[in-house]
Amino acid sequence: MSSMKGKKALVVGLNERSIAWGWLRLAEEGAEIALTYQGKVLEKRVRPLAESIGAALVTPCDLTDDAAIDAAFAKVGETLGALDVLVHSVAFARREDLLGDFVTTDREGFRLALDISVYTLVALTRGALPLMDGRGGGSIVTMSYYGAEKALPHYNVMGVAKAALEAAVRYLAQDLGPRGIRVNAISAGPIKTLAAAGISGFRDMLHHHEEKALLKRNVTADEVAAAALALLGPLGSGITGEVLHVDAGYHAVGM
Ligand code: 0WE
Repeated sequence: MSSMKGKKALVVGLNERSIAWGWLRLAEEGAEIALTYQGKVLEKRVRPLAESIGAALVTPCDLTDDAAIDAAFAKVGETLGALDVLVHSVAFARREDLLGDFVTTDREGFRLALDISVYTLVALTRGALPLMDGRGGGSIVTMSYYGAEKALPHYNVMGVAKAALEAAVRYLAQDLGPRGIRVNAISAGPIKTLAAAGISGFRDMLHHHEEKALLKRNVTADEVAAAALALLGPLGSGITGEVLHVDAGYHAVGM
């Protein structure tokens, strides 16, 4: 339980029922952790979690605001002094854009989904660079989903955003490889999270996934976190620009 001893990590996108909850394993493995939250509602959710893992810093960050991102990194710099790990577990699309037809997505809904779900990875990575350069390298992980690769019912503009996110992973990995900074994504199978709770038909999706997946079951947030720990730590030192499926083999099935 010490693969992350001495490592400093920033986790963005955490609440008590998000996949990021699994990121708390980073703390168990000895990492020193900073967390950001967006708005008062999420602050109430994140604070108790932060305390339970002895987070070094909990700071607000409106991810649509470049100045707020700069301010958050200033805080991280003051508190941690450096960064080895960045976890990006952030996505948003308007609720109505995940219900109807993709073809009805308007310009603002499209912009919002790609801004929050994709551009934030670019902005946060840029913010992390000076702190990672001080360490001679680092590792960044973001979260994707199979809807990036195939058309799935209702995933709609989020599928387009995840496709862009996976491409962004490759381009960031290209930029940062020479500096020893690795950038990867985990494409997780469907998991019951706060974000998923409100999605109609999510239960049916979980059942479908369970039946079709090679392992004949769904994956847990813990399994996603375990794979993420591998990518983030020394076990993943040769991996960058990768999209690792942690989906019980669902992506490998043809029929
Ligand atoms: O990426 C996601 C969910 C991301 C998400 C969820 C919401 C729900 C509430 C982004 N924006 C919002 N906006 C809201 O207002 N997943 C991989 C989980 C997920 O979401 C789906 C799925 C799956 C799986 C939406 C439709 C169909 C399947």
